[in-house]
Amino acid sequence: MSNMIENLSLYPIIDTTYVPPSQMQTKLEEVLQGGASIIQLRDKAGTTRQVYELALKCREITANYHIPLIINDRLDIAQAVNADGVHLGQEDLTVKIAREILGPHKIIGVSVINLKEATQGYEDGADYVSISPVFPTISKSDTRKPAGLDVLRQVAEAMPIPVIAIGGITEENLEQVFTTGCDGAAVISAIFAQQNIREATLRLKTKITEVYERRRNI
Ligand code: TZP
Ligand code: MG
Repeated sequence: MSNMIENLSLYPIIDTTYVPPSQMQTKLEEVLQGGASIIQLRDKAGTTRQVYELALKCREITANYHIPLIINDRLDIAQAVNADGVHLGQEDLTVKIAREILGPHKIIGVSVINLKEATQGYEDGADYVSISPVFPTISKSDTRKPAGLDVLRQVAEAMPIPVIAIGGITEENLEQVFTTGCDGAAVISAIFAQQNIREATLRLKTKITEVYERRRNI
């Protein structure tokens, strides 16, 4: 497992649907100043050259903050900008192939919907799995039927690697999400649809720290 993964508890996904490339630098800096400890770049719309240039910019900024950068889907872009890893879906390249290409030191995460897919991801060499989506979301159109908290709990209990919740996570349901024992929450709109990105990040981070504290004291 990659030793780059230190803290996945709040995992912002900076998506070009919410953050156009022209605002990327400002918004990325805001989320980093708010305390994000890992970032994923998700660009489903740009050409390869555009995604490359955007990823390169993100790479420079995240490197300044010593924060790992993960690229959604695109192994080629991750390699081209020397990102810290990739996040794959069930329709992307397999974890096995990605691991062969990237080697042992890069982070590989995979979206799953149940324990069977999570187990497969783990066995193939993923560093973390994300239950995707946990709740309904407006930020991704082609999601599968939401897995819900019971599946999240089941996978979190069974997996020896970190389990991340993604899809429809808000300040309001964050506590409920973390009571499943999962290791982190990946969010788009709970941060990037907010007026003040730095403060939204800070609030989520503070809440997660509180929940962790409580969990430790139980
Ligand atoms: N993958 C599964 S759900 C989702 C992605 C990228 C969107 C998450 O966005 P939001 O706004 O946090 O629900
Ligand atoms: Mg994908």
